[in-house]
Amino acid sequence: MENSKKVYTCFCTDVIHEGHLNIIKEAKKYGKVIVGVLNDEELIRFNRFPTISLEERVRLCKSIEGVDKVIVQEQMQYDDVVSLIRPDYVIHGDNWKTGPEAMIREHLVELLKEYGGELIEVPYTRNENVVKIDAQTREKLAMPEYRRKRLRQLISMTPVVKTIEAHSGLTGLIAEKTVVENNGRLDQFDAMWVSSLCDSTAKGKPDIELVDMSSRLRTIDDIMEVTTKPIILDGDTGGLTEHFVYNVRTLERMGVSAVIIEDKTGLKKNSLFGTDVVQTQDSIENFSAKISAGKAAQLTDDFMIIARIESLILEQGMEDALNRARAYVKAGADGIMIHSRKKDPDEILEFCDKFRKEDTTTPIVVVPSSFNTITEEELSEHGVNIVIYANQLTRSAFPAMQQTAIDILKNHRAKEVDDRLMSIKDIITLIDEI
Ligand code: SPV
Ligand code: MG
Repeated sequence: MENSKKVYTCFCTDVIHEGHLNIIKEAKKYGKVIVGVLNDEELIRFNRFPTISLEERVRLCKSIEGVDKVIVQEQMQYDDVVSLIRPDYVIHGDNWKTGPEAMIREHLVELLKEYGGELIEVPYTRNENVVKIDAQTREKLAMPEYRRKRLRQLISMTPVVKTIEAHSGLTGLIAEKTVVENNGRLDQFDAMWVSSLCDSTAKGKPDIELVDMSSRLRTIDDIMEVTTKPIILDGDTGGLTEHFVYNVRTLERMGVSAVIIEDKTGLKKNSLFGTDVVQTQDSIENFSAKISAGKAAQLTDDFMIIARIESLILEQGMEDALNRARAYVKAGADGIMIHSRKKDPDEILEFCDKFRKEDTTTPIVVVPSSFNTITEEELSEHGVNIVIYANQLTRSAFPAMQQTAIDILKNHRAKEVDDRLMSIKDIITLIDEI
């Protein structure tokens, strides 16, 4: 007699290897096998960015021998699938007992308990072949042609692209690997911002375009070596148009996803100085010509040139900011970054609302360093697509290091600081070995 029991498993992968086949083989022993494919929006919070589309992942799972049915799992938690399918068994590798996924497991155990469903855990397959496939998928995501287009993909796949500053391999790793559990969901950053302020600060230099492009490219390369997430470069003023066009080609070839250039001219100073220092805004004509030249130079459709408007920083008014936004989009800008150094977000929200009334598609980028009480969700409700946390890693590391230096100097030994340090074991195992 045919076994009518239902066995469910969720696949969050775009490569099927022995580990998955093993799960299906085991599942088959218990009944009909239903595979859930996690949707894109959840997958990018939960795991790696997919290298193939949801449709392709569904097709892939359907092609596995022994699979009876494939569905799309819309949430990383199992509530919906459990109430829809009521599986007799859910099967999973045993590698989720620790780490961020453990809370999903615990919640599932509760759900199954309610009606007598059972969780089957099979030993996770971690042989040489599986490790190699895993490394190859990761490598694919890091390749320029895959990394470059990912920012555009993320803008269309997620309500807001969460972006954090990186200025070294180590800060890149933090951006790449930090995963948190919050309100029953996992979350991680989507992209990295190579800030001129933090890149300069890390080198002990002022943020005045003194750190030249060769050095900035070196920083990007260090970050790219150890990460897969897309990179947005803070391109300062973009420099001379004659130089900018070459830099666009270089960035594009490296796999950078976007450059943001600001409409200032002459000696650039950090925007957060506002009008406390002399800063000159470029003319609409000049800056538009720079954008157009950059767009004409780029070779792929993936790369983005985003225009950053300094009108609110320089107290030129909302109308000026909106005029510039219109002109820059007309000149070919792929996005608008609007900046403010006010503590409350009112002027940013006013700009976003007015701009969105006229233009529903051009991505909006904001950097909430000063107006830091507003959440990503609220910004997204006003049409913001990319939120950049531009300097918080640097600002948290510096005081911690400074205090350690002070305390060692005071005590003439390091014992007093030891409790707040990362362990030597943790630091030497932080970096993955090849
Ligand atoms: C940077 O991070 O270098 C920026 C953003 O340009 S801000 O410092 O806010 O101007
Ligand atoms: Mg900057």
